[in-house]
Order: sequence, then structure tokens, then C-alpha cells
Amino acid sequence: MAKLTLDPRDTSTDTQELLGMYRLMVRVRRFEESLYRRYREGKIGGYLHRYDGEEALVAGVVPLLRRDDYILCTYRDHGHAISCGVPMREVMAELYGRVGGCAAGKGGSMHLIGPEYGFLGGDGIVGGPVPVALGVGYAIKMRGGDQVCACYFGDGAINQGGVHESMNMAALYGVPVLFILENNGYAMGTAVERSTRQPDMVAKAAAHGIAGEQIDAMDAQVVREAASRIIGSMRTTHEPYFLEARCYRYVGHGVADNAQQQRFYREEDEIEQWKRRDPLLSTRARLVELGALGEADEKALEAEVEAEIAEAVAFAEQSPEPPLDSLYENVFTESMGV
Ligand SMILES: Cc1ncc(C[n+]2csc(CCOP(=O)(O)OP(=O)(O)O)c2C)c(N)n1
Ligand SMILES: [Mg+2]
Repeated sequence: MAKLTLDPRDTSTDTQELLGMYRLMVRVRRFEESLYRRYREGKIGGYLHRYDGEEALVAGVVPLLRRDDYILCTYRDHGHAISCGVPMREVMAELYGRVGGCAAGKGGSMHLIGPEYGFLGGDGIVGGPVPVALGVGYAIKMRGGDQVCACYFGDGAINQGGVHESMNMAALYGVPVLFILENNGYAMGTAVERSTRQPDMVAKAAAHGIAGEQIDAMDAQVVREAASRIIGSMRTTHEPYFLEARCYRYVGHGVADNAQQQRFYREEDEIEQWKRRDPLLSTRARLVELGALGEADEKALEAEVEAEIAEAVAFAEQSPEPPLDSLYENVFTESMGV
């Protein structure tokens, strides 16, 4: 039975990749589940958008990026931060609004950040990261490297002016941005078909001269294979690319969107159908079939993740709140000398 930790002597790369993705997805899923409990206990305040169901999208892409590449995403950003390597304890402390958090407790759930990991952050503005990614990609172009900038955004952003201007300019100037559309079918309670007459997202990118494809993002292996090919090619072409990732969020838009609210826009049966294609389940099944994951391995992994979360909670709880007199620090007007 293969070990869950990466063993450099093991040459069965595919199995090791699968194990790595599975471990990452379990870490993200359990982390998200634990947040809901903390929120209900009143430990976490403000907004909270969970990524349950969409984990394959980070597990299949982020490990393929180098430390000198860049990643930007939406406010649904916990999985991205953790996948980029931001320590779970710093993510948890940020959600608690404590100084030990990755944004020193001033950003909260929607504004996680880790520049030293290439993670340029989540963004509370729908479509907000896309023009920023264009600028980051343009900087890569000016410096002349082979880095890429991966920019995640939602289907709710796809019809925005700034998003289309950014795609147009990325194509026009040849800027290495990988546009990753997290198409989970809904923008809050609005289904994609209710916000556009052209649900073919790849066609929207093609209108700007950007090549792209649609993938099944409920399957981590599919995501990884596509991302590997695309990122590899972008490092030599330096051109933008568009990936429409079909996925689904299992829980409400945010914590306020409870089961009762969701009845206004989706059926329980629809959620159950998507859950049957859960990326953790399919990856796990493959690993079991390969003989790489047994009951004992799984128990060990769950225990390891549980301990990581418990340690993150303990860290967050002992970390102080930012002092009141730091309220005006890191404020744009102050740094401008106003
Ligand atoms: C510019 C802007 N308009 C509206 C909102 C309010 N808002 C927050 S999330 C959201 C839905 C976005 O959905 P989508 O882009 O599909 O991402 P998902 O939540 O599905 O991951 C809206 C309209 C906002 N934050 N920013
Ligand atoms: Mg959406």
C-alpha cells in the first residue's frame, strides 16, 4: 500500500499525484466543514463563502503552478489560500479576525492573501480579480519570464464590462493569464441561463480571440490533465487561455443562504445528483482501485487533517485582535500621505 506522503523513490507518478490531490481536497473540505461550526458558535463573524464541491478546481491546478507564478481568486477563497501553501492556522486566524491571520486580521474570509506563496488574494468584488490579473500578466510580459497568472472568477462575473475588457486586452497584447471560470451554475440565486442568452462561455472568450475549452471540474484528474497541458503550453506561448470549469457548490452561496432560502432557486434533488459525482469520492475510488489507499491510510489522513484544524483553531483563539490604534495602518490614504 502506498504511503499518503510523497515518497521521492516512488516512480508511479500518477498514483502520487492522485494521492496529493486527494489529500489536498480532504484538507479543504474538512476545513470548510469546520468553519460552519465556528460560525454558528459565534467565533467567526462577517461573510463566509464555502468551496465544498469545487475542491478539484484548486487541487487539479494549484500544485502545477510554481512559487513564482501568481494566483488570484474570488471571495470563495479558503481552498485557494490553503492550496497555495498559506498555513491553515493563518487562514483560520484571519477568519477569526486576529493579528495572526494572513491579512493581520483585517481582511476576513473574503480577503485572504499570501504574496510569498504567489497568492495575490481573494476579492470581495465580483469580477474584481480579473483586471488585476491582466496587470499582473502584463508585468510578467514586460519582465520577459515564463510565469503564468491564474485568475479564478465566477459565472456571475462573466458578463461584466471589466472582465471583457481584460480578456480583450489580454488577447490583444499577448498576456499569459489563465482565465479560470468557476461555473457552478449560479450567482447567488441566479442561474446562469437567467443572466445570459449565450451560456457557451468558451464562445465568449473566443469572441476576444482567446483559445479555451470546457472541462468537467467534478473530476480532479480531468482538471489536472487539462491544467498540466494548458500551463505547459502557456509557458512557451505566453498567450492567455480560457478554462470553463463546470462545477457545483453543495452549500448555500454564503452562510446566510440556508436550505430554506435555497428552495427559491434549486431543488434538493439537483444538489444530491451533483454530490454523487463528488471529486473526493471519485479520486478516492481510483486510489482504492490502485491499491494506494486503504482503510488505515484513510483513517490516518482524517486524523492528520483533524489535528491540523484543531491546531489552527487553537492558534486563532490565542491570537489577539488587532489593536484599536492600528485601525489607520495599511490604509491607502495614509500611505499616500493624505
Ligand atoms: C461588483 C459586485 N456586484 C455585486 C456583488 C454582490 N455579490 C456578491 S457574490 C455575488 C454572486 C457572484 O456569483 P459568481 O460570480 O457566480 O460566484 P460564486 O459565488 O458562484 O462562486 C454577488 C452578485 C459584489 N460583491 N460585487
Ligand atoms: Mg457562480
